[in-house]
Amino acid sequence: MSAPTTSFDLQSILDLLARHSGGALTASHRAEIERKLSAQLSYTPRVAIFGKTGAGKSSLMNALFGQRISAVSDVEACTRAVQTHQIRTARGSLELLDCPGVAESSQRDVEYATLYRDLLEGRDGGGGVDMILWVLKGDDRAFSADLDFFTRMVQPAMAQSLPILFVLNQVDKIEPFREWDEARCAPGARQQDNIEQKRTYVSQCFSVPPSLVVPVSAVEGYRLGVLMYEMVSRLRDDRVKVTLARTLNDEHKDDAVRDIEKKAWWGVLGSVVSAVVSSIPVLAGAWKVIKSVWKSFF
Ligand SMILES: Nc1nc2c(ncn2[C@@H]2O[C@H](COP(=O)(O)OP(=O)(O)OP(=O)(O)O)[C@@H](O)[C@H]2O)c(=O)[nH]1
Ligand SMILES: [Mg+2]
Repeated sequence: MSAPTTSFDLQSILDLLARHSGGALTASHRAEIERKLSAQLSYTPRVAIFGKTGAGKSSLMNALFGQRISAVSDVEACTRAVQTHQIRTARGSLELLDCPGVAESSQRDVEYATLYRDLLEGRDGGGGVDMILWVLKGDDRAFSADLDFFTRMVQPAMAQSLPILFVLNQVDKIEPFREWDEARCAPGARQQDNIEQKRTYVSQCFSVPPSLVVPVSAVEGYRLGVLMYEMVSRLRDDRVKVTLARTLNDEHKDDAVRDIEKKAWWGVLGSVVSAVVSSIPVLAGAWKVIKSVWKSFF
């Protein structure tokens, strides 16, 4: 048996299954598999984005999803309530929740505590969130306001398994910022050292491993592929991995992300097909063989 030419080609995979099961795969099995797969892949992931005003939340969303999603303000705070942005692409949809409150006066503490408890526990009618991105401004000296809001308003409502990444944005502004190499779109040597130090500092502040702190520049397009990889690889559910990966901006998406997407797609397909064929021994046997051959190619 040869490797599937494209792992996203459902019809070729079903043809293979039909051949290897001596034609036991009927039109109605095919239709059921297609229907169930499409139901799985119509899932809309929800990503909550926190960060101080001006940290670059809107700029980051625009860069990650390749669309002008929110108004980006150069001067004033332009995000005052949780704004839900629907991203729709030909391959899927996603909800971005632009979450305010970080570093605001404590007058609204009770309001925010309730808001984020409801949001994270799925009591806002949206079914919870799949991931949190916490956007920090790279050239900020201290992150006490972020840490305070995180530990008091957000962390207590987070399920332990909810993935979170701290995105150290605007690293092109980290000193010595004149070292930023426009042509390579990368930091100079001393700037790179300082970015690493800032990363360590953030990881210590928030008591998370440095791997959860991802330095990027949304405006310069620096390391957005790495951030995409960290986002997708930290999701546990294959269905969420595929659907989230599908909405990411192709301009920054690299092969590592496409690989995860491909594997996760196979994971979703695997469970759909297994559920449909499990009670038909000849089909279940053929599917087992196809799956084991496929595994050897990844
Ligand atoms: N140099 C640089 N500027 C950035 C970067 N990301 C954002 N900015 C700028 O920072 C300013 C604020 O960015 P926004 O994306 O509006 O920030 P925000 O977090 O959405 O702010 P609010 O909507 O007010 O909460 C804008 O002038 C952006 O162009 C970056 O990576 N590098
Ligand atoms: Mg904004």
